Amino acid sequence: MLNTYNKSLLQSLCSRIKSKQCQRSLASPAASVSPRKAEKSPEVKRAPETLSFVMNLFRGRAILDQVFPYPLNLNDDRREMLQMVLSPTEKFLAEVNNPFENDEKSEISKDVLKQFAELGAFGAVVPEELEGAGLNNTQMARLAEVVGANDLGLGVVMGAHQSIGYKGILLFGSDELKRKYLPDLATGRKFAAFCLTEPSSGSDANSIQSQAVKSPDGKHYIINGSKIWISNGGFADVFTVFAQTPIKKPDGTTRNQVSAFVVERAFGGVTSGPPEKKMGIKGSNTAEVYFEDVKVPVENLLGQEGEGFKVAMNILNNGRFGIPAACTGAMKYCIQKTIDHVTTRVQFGKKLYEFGNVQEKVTDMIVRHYATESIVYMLASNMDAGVQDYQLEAAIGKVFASDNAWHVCDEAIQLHGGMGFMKECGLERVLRDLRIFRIFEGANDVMRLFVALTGAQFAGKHLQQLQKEIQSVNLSALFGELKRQVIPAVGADIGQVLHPSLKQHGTDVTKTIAAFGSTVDKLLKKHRKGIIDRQYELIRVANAAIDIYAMVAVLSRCSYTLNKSGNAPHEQKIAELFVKQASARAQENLRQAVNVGDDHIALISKIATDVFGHKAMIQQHPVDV
Ligand code: MYA
Repeated sequence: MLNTYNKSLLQSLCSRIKSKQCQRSLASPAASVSPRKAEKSPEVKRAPETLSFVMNLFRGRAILDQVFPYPLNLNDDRREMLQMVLSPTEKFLAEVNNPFENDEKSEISKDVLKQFAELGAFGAVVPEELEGAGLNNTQMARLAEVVGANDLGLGVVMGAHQSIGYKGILLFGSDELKRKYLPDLATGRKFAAFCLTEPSSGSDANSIQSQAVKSPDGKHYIINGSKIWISNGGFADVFTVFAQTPIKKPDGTTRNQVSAFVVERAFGGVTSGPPEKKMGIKGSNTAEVYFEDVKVPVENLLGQEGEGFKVAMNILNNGRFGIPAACTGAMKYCIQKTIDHVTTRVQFGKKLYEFGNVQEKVTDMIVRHYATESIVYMLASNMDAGVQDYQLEAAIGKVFASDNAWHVCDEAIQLHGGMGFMKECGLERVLRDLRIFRIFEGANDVMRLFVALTGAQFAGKHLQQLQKEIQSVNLSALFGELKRQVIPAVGADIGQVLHPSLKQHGTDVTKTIAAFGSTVDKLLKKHRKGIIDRQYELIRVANAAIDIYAMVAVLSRCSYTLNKSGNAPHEQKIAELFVKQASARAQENLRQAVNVGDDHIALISKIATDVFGHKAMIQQHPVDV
């Protein structure tokens, strides 16, 4: 059966995954939880290895280095430092910032932003020597959570500024660029924005049209182009701008490739459109930004010329935990309001909380919040620990949090009944604010496909290696791989590393991981290169991956709490319920991914193409038949 792999198809399938993160050689991890080293075979090029839990999931392997024990690690100094930032921030949010007013006026006043800046909120992760607060990602997540619970619009001003606006300078800037820009940005004396999206380029970020051409003297790039929906775009002073640059290839041809630049409004030629009228996050400014013959010094190039797409992706990956953190805060706000409501409101002679359906809904909200929070701090802590391969985990965090926050807020409104629909209740604003979180910083549909395809390509690369090993008659490696395919979850039984009271759940999740691996295997064997176009299956694979990662985060966190405090009955129940629900969802998604018939997909496609062909819905109205 293995011989049915067509070498060229697999090569093509795998050619998209050349990510340096994957190719990094890895420090030798603990034997019980590390990827097994395949036997040495000089003639076979090794497939990339990674300790990313989600990536390895696609090979049906439970690699636990980044997920067990729960990686949260804040020492006493860091906890104290965090409290010193959180206390005044909470006071500011309660007493100074007014989310209702910001929403009504579609603006956050300069004075409010100035007071927020004085708390260090705009330079949270900038080192102290550059006038920042020197927080790590875990501390930053906690701060974003508190801001998100109060005002997502303010969170977007903050996030657009530091999570992506000037993050490129922090990650890729030279020491001179850091010294030149970061002190003003970290203190809020200046504001930053991230300029990637264009009228013809949204999710397809590589297709931007803006141009950056070197001046004849080689000292500047001249940038022309226009960007849309830029958060902070109306008032930012410093922009991270992506534009196509002509790159000479070794064969003498020239090809456009994206490069990244730090651009100051003060360079001249930078103008902004009026504030966009939006559904939510109205307090944050969103505007078009135009670049007309803007002269940018060559020193302001971020990363290498032509490597700007990777710069953009790395900035987005790095900042992506801000969204789930802010969503966690918003969920907490919605849940607390709902608890207050259902414990006081009487209908049909009973307090609302006494009804089974109300209990089910509130419990569901709590469970979703717990799972989201577990992912946020797993991700942020791993980033603090120096993990580099977190692109899939970050995408999952963003998708899981924004979808669940939307659901939780919607249910909070439902449980408030008519009151929830009224402005003064405060929930309708949160719902409007939350809607964009499923779209910006990578639309959730695209992020799902990104997770599924990147994972499938990683697994495919290993299959390609296997095929080469077969060709080179490396029988011991072959034997090892065959064993891996028969017992896919060879990494570890998660039950073994958990607190004893969670053991059975861990073992169940391990089985789901094995089922996940064999599903991916079946899909790769069936569709080969064509997997790229099997979006019905890919979306379901992504959904299963998301649920598995969430289950592991939940169990790991609950185990951490149990080990630390000895007793956590409430958390245990939450973890148990989440694992039950998420396991069932994951298994159903996997079942659908392999069992869907071509006739079913053809039916979906036919209905859609009939409609698109007519550019309108074409069923007859019952009144007219
Ligand atoms: S900003 C705009 C946001 N825009 C996006 O996020 C764009 C989404 N699109 C994409 O991510 C990419 O275009 C996709 C791939 C994923 C669709 N990490 O051929 P490819 C590598 C690392 O697959 P494409 C906004 O919304 C890949 O391996 N590497 O590319 C502001 C390959 O490498 P190689 C990656 O099909 C909102 C190469 O790139 C990644 O074109 C304001 C090409 O890959 C990745 N992720 O597209 C928010 N993806 O060449 C405010 C691809 O080596 C913040 N690659 O094989 C709010 C915060 C809230 C509060 C916070 C409080 C602080």
